[in-house]
Amino acid sequence: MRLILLGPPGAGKGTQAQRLVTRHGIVQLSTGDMLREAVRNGTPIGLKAKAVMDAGQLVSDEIVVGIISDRIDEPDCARGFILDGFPRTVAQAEALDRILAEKGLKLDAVIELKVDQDKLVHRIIQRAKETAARGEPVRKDDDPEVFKTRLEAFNRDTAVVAPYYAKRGLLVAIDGMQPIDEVTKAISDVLETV
Ligand code: B4P
Repeated sequence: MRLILLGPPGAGKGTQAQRLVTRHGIVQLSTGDMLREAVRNGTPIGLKAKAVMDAGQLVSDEIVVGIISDRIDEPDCARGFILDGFPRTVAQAEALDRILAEKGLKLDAVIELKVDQDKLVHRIIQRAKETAARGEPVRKDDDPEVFKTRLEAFNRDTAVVAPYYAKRGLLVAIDGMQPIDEVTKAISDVLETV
């Protein structure tokens, strides 16, 4: 199964992707996690991405497409994968089409998690509080001002990705405002039909 999870920052893409990994044994490909790992390891990509991510902007299409293209080639992706946080621009979606076509692969479904913006802000503030309470470092991009920039980037560059897949009949929208378990159930119901 090859699946995309779309939605604004804080919609729960990462939360749900991890649950799908456990339930369905599919690999999670999170560009956010991959970029954060590159930053932690101080790789050339990490050095380029750090300031962009800390400011709440999108990392360049070239870098992100390169990461995903290499990752999809790894053997554990042969049985399928969930793309979490990618594509975030139409250029990334077009690049993904080319990557999959070269390998003779197709997408099974694109799931969009829909969540109101005030709820997103609330979730991110909550995440920052919980992280700080555990004594762990809070993500710079979870700062409320930076989060505002992330939402602007979503509205400017990423909101157009869902219609890109809707035109091809691949898009299923799910109410991401429900409790986490309910969202997981709604996604699993969709996956049974593809
Ligand atoms: P991501 O790592 O993708 O971060 P995110 O948008 O915050 O994550 P997500 O939607 O997965 O929310 P989560 O489950 O954590 O991106 C970070 C940055 O990386 C981007 O800003 C950008 O700079 C860069 N980047 C990544 N991909 C890129 C790309 N393709 N192109 C360019 N740049 C890229 O949920 C958030 C919180 O809500 C959690 O605390 C969770 O517990 C809670 N929550 C989730 N579901 C809930 C529910 N149903 N009810 C209540 N709370 C819920």
